[in-house]
Amino acid sequence: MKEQLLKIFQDHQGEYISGEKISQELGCSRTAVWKHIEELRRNGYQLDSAPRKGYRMVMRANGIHTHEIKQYLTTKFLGRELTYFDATESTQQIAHKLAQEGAEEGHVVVANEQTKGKGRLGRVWHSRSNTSISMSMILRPPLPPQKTPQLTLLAAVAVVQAIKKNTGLQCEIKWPNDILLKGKKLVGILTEMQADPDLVHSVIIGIGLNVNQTSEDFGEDIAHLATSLYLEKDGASGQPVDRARLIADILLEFEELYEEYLENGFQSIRPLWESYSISVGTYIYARMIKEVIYGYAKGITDDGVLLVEDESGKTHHIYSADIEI
Ligand code: BT5
Repeated sequence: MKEQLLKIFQDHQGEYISGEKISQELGCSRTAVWKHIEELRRNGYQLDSAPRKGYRMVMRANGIHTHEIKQYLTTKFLGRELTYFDATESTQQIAHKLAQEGAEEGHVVVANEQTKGKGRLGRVWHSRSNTSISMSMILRPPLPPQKTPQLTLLAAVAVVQAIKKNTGLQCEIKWPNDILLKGKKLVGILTEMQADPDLVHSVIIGIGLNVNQTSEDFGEDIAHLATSLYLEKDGASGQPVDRARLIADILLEFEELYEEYLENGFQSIRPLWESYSISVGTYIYARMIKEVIYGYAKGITDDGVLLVEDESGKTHHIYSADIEI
């Protein structure tokens, strides 16, 4: 019901809508309408009411509750099942548990705040309340385990395209899992799986995105390397970015790429990925746990492996690393 009510305000932006019209469209009583309006107000929406005119939405809450995301959602299966938390340790952790309990492909976990967000190799991911996006998607692709790193690349393309659509900002992908804006980190992607040696049970793709943070919102440890969409858009003076709409668009972009990928393989996604990537066609340092390789990044293989040619002419296959350009 909340979803439908939000949609009505969405379709009549800035206009008053009478209580009677709302009650007809929702098929409920005027008292029920009033109760739903009060609930929206409690959720942070600013709604005007005027005698004989009705209600008007003055300010959206920029929340990412299930109903707020679903009003924009146009996917077939991704995010149709959504689990929302005001705060949780890590959406990744919840998604793993749901996957073990049999959650279906497409189930998505979203949180307004993570208190123990995780990056790769036990690193920390900071996800502040009300300003960031933290989400984990559960997939069950019919793929062998070695192919799953490609899904990180798909997710990166989906996020870059959804950001462009929502803000006009063009981000860049740094292999394998970072999205940068003006050289600073905007998005981190963490792909994990539950698998036997030759069979994938589930893949959990976690996406952490800085949306409306101001500079003061970033802690000292990341202030110099992180940025948000708000900070880079309109000189940080414009409207906050609508997180619910952005989530819905990321899910749509990903679903379309995923279907294309399952049908035609990575080759159809690769040109898109390469067009957004800053880590191929240039000299890089690839820092791994035990060694650092310096060389020319020639490209990625169809499995998403980075190919780096060192000064002796030897080509290294890099499966996971931190890249410095
Ligand atoms: C990543 O790891 O970039 C993957 C981050 C994935 C986060 C999502 S949020 C939803 C889901 N639930 C989770 O618990 N995780 C996933 P990595 O490449 O290891 O980068 C981690 C490094 O990024 C840290 O060591 C910091 O230097 C930096 N960092 C941490 N928080 C950041 C932020 N909010 N913005 C920019 N950089 C950050």
